[in-house]
Amino acid sequence: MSKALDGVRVLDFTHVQSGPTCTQLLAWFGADVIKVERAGEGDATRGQLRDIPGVDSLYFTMLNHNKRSITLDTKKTMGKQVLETLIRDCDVLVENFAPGALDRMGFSWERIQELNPRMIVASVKGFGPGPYQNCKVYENVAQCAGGAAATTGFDDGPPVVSGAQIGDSGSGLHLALGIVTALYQRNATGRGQKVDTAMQDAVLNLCRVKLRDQQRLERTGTMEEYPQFAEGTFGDSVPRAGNASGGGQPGWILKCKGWETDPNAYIYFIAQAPVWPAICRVIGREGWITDPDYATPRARLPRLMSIFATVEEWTREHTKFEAMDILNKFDIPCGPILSMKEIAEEPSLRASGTIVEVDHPERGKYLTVGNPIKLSDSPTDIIRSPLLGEHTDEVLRELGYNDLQINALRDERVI
Ligand code: CAO
Repeated sequence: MSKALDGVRVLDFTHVQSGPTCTQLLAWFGADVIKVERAGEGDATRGQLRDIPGVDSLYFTMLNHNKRSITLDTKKTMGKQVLETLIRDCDVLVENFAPGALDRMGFSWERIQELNPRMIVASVKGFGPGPYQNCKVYENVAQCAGGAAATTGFDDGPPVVSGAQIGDSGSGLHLALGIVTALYQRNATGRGQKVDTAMQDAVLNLCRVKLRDQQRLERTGTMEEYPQFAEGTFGDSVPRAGNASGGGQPGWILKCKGWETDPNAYIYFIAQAPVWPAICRVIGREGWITDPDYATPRARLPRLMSIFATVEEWTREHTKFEAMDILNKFDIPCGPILSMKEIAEEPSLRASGTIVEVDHPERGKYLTVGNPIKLSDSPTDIIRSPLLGEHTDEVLRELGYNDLQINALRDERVI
């Protein structure tokens, strides 16, 4: 079956996580992604957090499926010539070097346009134009600067970063959308364009409900769905909301049977208004259905934390999966806190291709996260990540280099 991005060639100058997330998605959708790495070391993540000595790390393999790898020293004259050929040949260049690195290499936006006016040049940087535009940035810096850390955690504790890589993988997702949009516009204009994503902006985009809340707070001085409404006070900026639901439906994380020994024996419970009578019946508090202190969402608001404590008396009698089964019968929204172990073993995620077992020639079998975006006419087959320089000769031949020229590049340590 054909793939959505068949025929699109991507010069993948990315490393670490943000850029590789983007180019892996493009590869999953069928683009021919050629990852350019320096000979010897390659993408630094090949060697980071290794669990098997001398073998590409899971960090690398899980971000670089379906790509080809070539080695090339783009600071040497002969390497620059190969890069020029690649730029002429490809549709998209994706990079997430430190600010200015591509210019220092001699490949400014203007130079790339000269070489290939149809090329789309897509970049991730930590910050957009402004005081921090020249900074190098990693995941947690972006989470802190984009509003996520300030709004995550509990009121009486410090800011907390999320385990979800919203700075890196979040930026990569944004960039991928920018690239396919630019490819679409190129169909009409024939021109390439620059696509820029700043990690701070991507995190902020994912935190937009908190900027919403900042303005609500400034206008009204309070926010009824925050835990501070009942028990604390509000300052002048959005506080950390613990496990309160981000929307208008009150929710909290409650202990389930086994919580004393299992750190994930918890359930997320939502006291959704339309199912309030069902909730009362399930937890044995029928009286709350008509009690004026509990009967309406407004009456419940100042009592939410004590209501959740009462619901927890019930959830503690059940495992999270038993509680799920009972609550789902009444359409009461809830979700188990699944550990990574449980997720890795979940059969439905294997069946849907969201968790995939991949075979690698050096590390053997490992699990990865498959394409979370399912296209009915462009299914994703996960192909293991390339070894360093595995496709150097193959790609150079496609670009028109003969064996003599390839050997010369090798002799000069360009590839
Ligand atoms: N041949 C020759 N030189 C190469 C090369 C190649 N194939 N590939 C990279 N290089 C060079 C670059 O040109 C750069 O040289 P200069 O410093 O002389 O310009 C050098 O390698 C180092 O690149 P870098 O500065 O990007 O790498 P770093 O490890 O020092 O920084 C990072 C890493 C991620 C902090 C930085 O790249 C960055 O801020 N990127 C943008 C934000 C981003 O994506 N961060 C998320 C990373 S995931 O957590």
